[in-house]
Amino acid sequence: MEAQSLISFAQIALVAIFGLVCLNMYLVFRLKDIDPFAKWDPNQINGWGFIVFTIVGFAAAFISSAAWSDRFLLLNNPASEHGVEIDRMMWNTMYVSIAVVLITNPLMFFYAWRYRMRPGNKALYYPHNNKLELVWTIIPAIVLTVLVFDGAVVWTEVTNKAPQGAIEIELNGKQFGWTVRYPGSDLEFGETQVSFINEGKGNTLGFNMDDKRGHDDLVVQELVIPVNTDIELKIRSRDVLHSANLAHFRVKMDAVPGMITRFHFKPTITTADMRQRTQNENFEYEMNCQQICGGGHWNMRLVVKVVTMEEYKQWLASQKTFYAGWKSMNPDPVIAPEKAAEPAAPATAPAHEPAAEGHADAHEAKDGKISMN
Ligand SMILES: [Cu+2]
Repeated sequence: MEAQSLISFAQIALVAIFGLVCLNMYLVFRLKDIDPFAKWDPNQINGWGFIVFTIVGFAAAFISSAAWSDRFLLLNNPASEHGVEIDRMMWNTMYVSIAVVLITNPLMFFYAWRYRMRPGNKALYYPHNNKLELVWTIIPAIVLTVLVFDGAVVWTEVTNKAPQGAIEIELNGKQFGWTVRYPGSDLEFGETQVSFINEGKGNTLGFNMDDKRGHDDLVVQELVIPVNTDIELKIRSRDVLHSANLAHFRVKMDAVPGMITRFHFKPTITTADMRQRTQNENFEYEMNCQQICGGGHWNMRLVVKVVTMEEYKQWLASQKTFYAGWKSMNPDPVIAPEKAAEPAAPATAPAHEPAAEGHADAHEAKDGKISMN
């Protein structure tokens, strides 16, 4: 730390000395009434400036791209089937753009230097050329049409209905975190409603406890998916806009309150394989929120594990159902609101069927006792 602050001090001192030298020179020139730039021709300076800018600018761009190619903002190794297509299109667009920049920019700067203003040079009046107009309208139009058509075809495929047999998994976003729900062995999600949410009693997703389909649902804090299998994400939010971003899989979809959005994809590389490819034994896929949704937005990260089908089945079997967990949190029978309201109600009410419990939650919601934060 000390060496660090010494270096910073030296840097500040250097800048200050440079500033003082400049100020000194300016004052000397003023006192002696000298204009050091009197003989400089701005046209020559600008013309040569273009040449220097072209050479230095392109060299810097290429050297930095080569030196830091592994730290591009782009991710390598797309880990899903459609991700390969997305990357292919991205690079096609990139190659076209790079080619255009490499041809047009050096020419532009070269001509700015070549025809810089000099005594005796006369500008040629050349206002219009229909052929040229046609060329630089038609060529970009064709190139853009090809790129856009390619994109439309791939995007239609990506956003089409999920193939039969895709594994449905629900992502629930809230301020601030993700909860993942699996439909359990019946492959059907139980009904949930925002008005049933009761954090205090552990009903974080608002299960309707009357709905038996939900009794085998799993509610977890990680996304575990089998490799080479179609996955359909059903994405929901219970408060504001969030966005489920699984960058390694090239998946991104908004979570919108009041509706279910979807995205299906097929992961192709397991976490274990990716650890080998990246030579990083701590590598984890992740999902994060890509929509600024409030103060804790930065913390909306969820680990995604891509495993083999056998590992996935083992993992599923090892999970406790949400309902079992909820039951153990709420061992006491729930007092029906009508009875609870009676002053003479006994301290321990008779047991109710599970069927009554969902209603109890719903009534509480109407009474405004549930905090929705
Ligand atoms: Cu968010």
